[in-house]
Amino acid sequence: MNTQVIEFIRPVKPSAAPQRWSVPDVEALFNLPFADLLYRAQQVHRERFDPNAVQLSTLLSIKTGGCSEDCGYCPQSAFHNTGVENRKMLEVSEVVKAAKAAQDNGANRFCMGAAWREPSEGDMEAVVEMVKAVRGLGMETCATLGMLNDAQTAQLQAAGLDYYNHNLDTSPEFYGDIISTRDYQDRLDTLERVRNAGMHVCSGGIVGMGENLTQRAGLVAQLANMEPYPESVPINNLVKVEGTPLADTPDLDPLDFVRTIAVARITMPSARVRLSAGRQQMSDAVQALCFLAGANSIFYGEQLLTTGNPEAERDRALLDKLGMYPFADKH
Ligand code: SAM
Ligand code: DTB
Ligand code: SF4
Repeated sequence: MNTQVIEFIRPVKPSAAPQRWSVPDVEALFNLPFADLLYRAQQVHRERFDPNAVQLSTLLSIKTGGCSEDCGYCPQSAFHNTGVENRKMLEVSEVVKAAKAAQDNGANRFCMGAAWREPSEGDMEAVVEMVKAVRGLGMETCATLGMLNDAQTAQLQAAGLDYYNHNLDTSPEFYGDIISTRDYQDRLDTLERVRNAGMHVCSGGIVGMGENLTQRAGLVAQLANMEPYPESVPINNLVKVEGTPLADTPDLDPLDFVRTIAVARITMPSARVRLSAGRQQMSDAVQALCFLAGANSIFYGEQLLTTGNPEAERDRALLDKLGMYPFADKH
């Protein structure tokens, strides 16, 4: 069909240049009166999504502990004494069993996480089998395996991986206070490779690590200015694990966590914003505020990677109480 005819039937709007967010702009959002911020976030959310639908992802640690990176928040780093053992990779059959159980429980996405700086060739062979098998169940697949090169992104894309999770974690300015074994640019490079290989990008960060407001705004600005911004944005509240350097960080005010969700929603309107780690320590009321602020995805199932998450039953009860329901992504 002639494109001019198509344009006549459905006028194509000239595509507006993507909005750039300066750090002061993002900081100004954080500083809005709470009700104004949530109202704006709700408006943006309702323009793009069913506000009562939430996407459910289940996580599985396919390779736990003994990681060669020194991320200050992470219980799986070999640099910290947290009691997390260095285990060998799970068998494909164990992963499929866990994915089936997650699917039976109502999850539509299954995310496989590994405590690696980057996967080796042998690791990749096994992960490719896992991705194919989980995809074969009809679930969306996600993996988080550390840094990737071009050959690895191509392998994962060919295996049918839907999303790759790789978090920026914090702002460029604060990053060096938290991690010394790789730099910010490494993270951005991996995300670009994932994007170029044609997979969906899942990238977010952690708040409550002692960052100041400008640094928190800096993380959101980095994510929002990616072209395009990630399809999935996990916002984690630091889970303080004994033995990590961040174990004694003062608690973040829960309302500041809610604000972060709202600012992510406003700056990345079409992204699925995930209320991620830290839910076990949150009241139902704070979680409800997060949904009101535009969160529309959660990790579902009693375990994150090495730490706990609310029981599926408790989550179903919470969603029920709020009149919310699971939503399956279509892409
Ligand atoms: N090793 C890979 C990597 O770092 O990219 C993948 C797994 S790593 C555990 C995935 C993400 O989990 C990290 O980027 C971080 O955002 C999050 N995370 C790890 N420990 C956390 C904690 N204690 N609290 C909140 N989020 C955490
Ligand atoms: C993400 O942003 N959070 C998840 C997932 N992506 C891989 C991991 C949270 C880990 C919390 C600490 C743990 O359980 O070890
Ligand atoms: Fe390793 Fe990932 Fe933990 Fe960093 S966050 S120590 S890379 S498992």
